[in-house]
Amino acid sequence: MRTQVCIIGAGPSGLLLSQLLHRQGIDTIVLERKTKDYVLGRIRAGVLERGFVDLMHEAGVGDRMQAEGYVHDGTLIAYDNRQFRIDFRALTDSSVMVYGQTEVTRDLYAAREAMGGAILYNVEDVQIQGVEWQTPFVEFHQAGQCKRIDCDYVVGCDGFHGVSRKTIPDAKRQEFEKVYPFGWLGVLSETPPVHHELIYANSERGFALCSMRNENLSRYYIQCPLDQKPDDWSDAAFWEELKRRIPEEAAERLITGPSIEKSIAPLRSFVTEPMRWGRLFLCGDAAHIVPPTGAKGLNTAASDIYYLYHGMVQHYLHKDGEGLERYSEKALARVWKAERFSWWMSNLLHQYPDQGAFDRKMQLADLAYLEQSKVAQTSLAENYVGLPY
Ligand code: RFL
Ligand code: PHB
Repeated sequence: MRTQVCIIGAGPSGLLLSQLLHRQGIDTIVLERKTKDYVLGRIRAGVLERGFVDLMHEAGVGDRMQAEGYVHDGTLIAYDNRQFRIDFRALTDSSVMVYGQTEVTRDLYAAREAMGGAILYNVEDVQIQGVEWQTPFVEFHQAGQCKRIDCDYVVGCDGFHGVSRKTIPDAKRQEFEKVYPFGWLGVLSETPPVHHELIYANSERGFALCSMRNENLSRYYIQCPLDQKPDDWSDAAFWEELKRRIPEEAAERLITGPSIEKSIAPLRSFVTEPMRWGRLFLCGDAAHIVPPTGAKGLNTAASDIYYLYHGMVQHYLHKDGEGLERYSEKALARVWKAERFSWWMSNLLHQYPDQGAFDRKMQLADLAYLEQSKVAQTSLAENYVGLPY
């Protein structure tokens, strides 16, 4: 088999890139380790930046999102039994879109299928070869057969545990990492959201987040110790703990119900540099991870795709290599700002196991400053709705 761009991973990054390139006449093959249903079963991001929304439209897959997504003009921050609102619209003249990653991925799969895009599922033992020369190729197994794809470029969209990043020799890459001493226990339930906007809560018992997917589908999270398992938490125990961490009037209004998904995600900040090695490019979680506070993971994947897509179009359609040459530099400049924001927001809102009285006072002072200062609120809002590409 031969293609121009071989993409490893059919998560949102790989699908979006393949869809954008196909519409410009650039040929791709996408290799996915799992099945489509498995990818759609993962409950992840819920908040999309304006730049992501624009990219979905450019990819021709924005219609359902536009019709069914929810525009959010602000968010609530709660602490110490107080709450205040960050008004994105007034502070930045922008907003975010609440539309689940599952739906983004579903729309992208539908579009790839309608255009006859090549996605190979259940591939095993992917090996990326020759990217430091002119003639890269990818070898893998599928249904017991050994296969090979020759291509011009390989793009690693295979998430944090994929093979692409590890293909770059240790001596050629540098990794930066911070692991947080807690996780997020998330519950999805077919209940109306407690509030029409998200509530991020710093409570003495730990962080909590009230989010949503639609009018009858809510997503809630609470900070939990890393050694706990989802089965350690009955639904009743989860709701009880959530109510104790959010403002009283929200707790009184909260409608509870059976969980339809319950999972624990660890929190990590991670960046690999550079994001390009020869003819191999890394995008999304393959290159960087943020803690979910601030909703930057999928959105930062989308900005990588934006830079790489434009670099590929410049190369193939205009015979200009500048965009590909500078891909890593441009992507990393924005990645580090998203890392900073997610790290700052995580520190602001979580309780650390070793946190002393002084650290707690600093958190409360930071929150009080945020509540009172328009400048501080503008900084949060500008980052939350998304920095320019
Ligand atoms: P993905 O989604 O991990 O997809 C990678 C794909 O590659 C496949 N793969 C391979 N295929 C072939 N060969 C191999 N060797 C392979 N190894 C892996 C995998 O099966 C998979 O299909 O990465 P991608 O596409 O870069 O997308 C990144 C996003 O999924 C991620 O950043 C977000 O979900 C993060 N995130 C959030 N981001 C936001 O922007 N806003 C949010 O509100 C938000 N909330 C969240 C989140 C992530 C969470 N978890 C569980 C980590 C909330 C949570 C709880
Ligand atoms: C979600 O709805 O899953 C979500 C929303 C905001 C975040 C993280 C996750 O910061």
